[in-house]
Amino acid sequence: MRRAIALAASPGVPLHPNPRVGCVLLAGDGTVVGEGFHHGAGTPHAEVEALAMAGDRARGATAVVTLEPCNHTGRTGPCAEALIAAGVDRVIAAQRDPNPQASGGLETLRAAGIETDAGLLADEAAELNRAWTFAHRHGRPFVTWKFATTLDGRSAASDGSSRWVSSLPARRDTHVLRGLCDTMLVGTTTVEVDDPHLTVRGEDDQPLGVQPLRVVMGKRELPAGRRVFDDAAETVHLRTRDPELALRTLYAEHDRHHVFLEGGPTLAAAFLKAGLVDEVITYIAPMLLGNGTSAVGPLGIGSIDDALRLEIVDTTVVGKGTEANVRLVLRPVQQED
Ligand code: AOF
Ligand code: ZN
Repeated sequence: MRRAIALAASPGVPLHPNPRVGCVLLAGDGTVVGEGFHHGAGTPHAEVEALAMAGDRARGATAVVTLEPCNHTGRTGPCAEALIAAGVDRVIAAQRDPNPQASGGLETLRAAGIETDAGLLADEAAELNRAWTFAHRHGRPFVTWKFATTLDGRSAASDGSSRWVSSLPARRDTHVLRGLCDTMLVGTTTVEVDDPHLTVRGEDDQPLGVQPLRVVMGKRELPAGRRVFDDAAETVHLRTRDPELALRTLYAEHDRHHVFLEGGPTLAAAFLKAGLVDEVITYIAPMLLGNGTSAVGPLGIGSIDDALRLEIVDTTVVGKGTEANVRLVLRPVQQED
């Protein structure tokens, strides 16, 4: 299974929309007769690649796979059927498939007389596809809220002159993180005021090949000619102010699993109040403004006991000298009720 996980994590495999999956086929004496991993949407699933390598040697073999074999015909055919047809004797899966459209492969295999096991290194396998797993379990994308702030919690100066508070190395770092998500989400106000491009750009500031979906949410009409409407990436305007509805729509209608929330203090507050922020990434610039826009809008909290508490999971200094910013990765502390 460790080998299957390593195969799944092969460099260059896209993180979405499909999961990363690895498969190893073992003969009765433990020798490897086939190996495979999934290379991205529309290409053969890991099991099919491993079966192709094994050929006749798949008969009587044990398939070790990081995800329960699929049971559906999606972009490709069902792997459960392919394993049965190849004469595999036993299937050991790590993670059960959380995707309701594809799950049930182990039952199909068992019904065909194949021995099955699930759960071996399941947490590690799920971690390969953290956002994908979360999205299928919750019926909505995982949400990372990213914001840049001064030491005193401001995201812009009061005269609007500060286009950025974070340093250039921090902004470059943001592009790397954007590229790990499949969706960038802002509110209509951000599009009106800041006119962001919302693309993932490399060191040379040119857009990279694969771009996340750009999503603007809010009821207001948007002026034509805004940069989000250029052809550098696809853009969707969700005409709602309801974070829950927006996320469910992105999952159900756009197959989105990981939202990078970058839009303004009001939108951030709406998501935080709805309990729909799963991870927070902040760049803290060592500067003081004393006044100016707060990084997050009112949360309706009057007392310290009601503070929205977060736990730090990573601290990194990005950039050097006067360009150094602190990047914190945090997750909300689960409230006991
Ligand atoms: C993969 N690769 O190796 C396995 C997957 O619609 P499709 O054909 O792209 O199938 C996607 C679903 O198939 C996916 O969400 C997951 O539930 C299941 N297994 N998917 O992309 C693989 N084994
Ligand atoms: Zn499959």
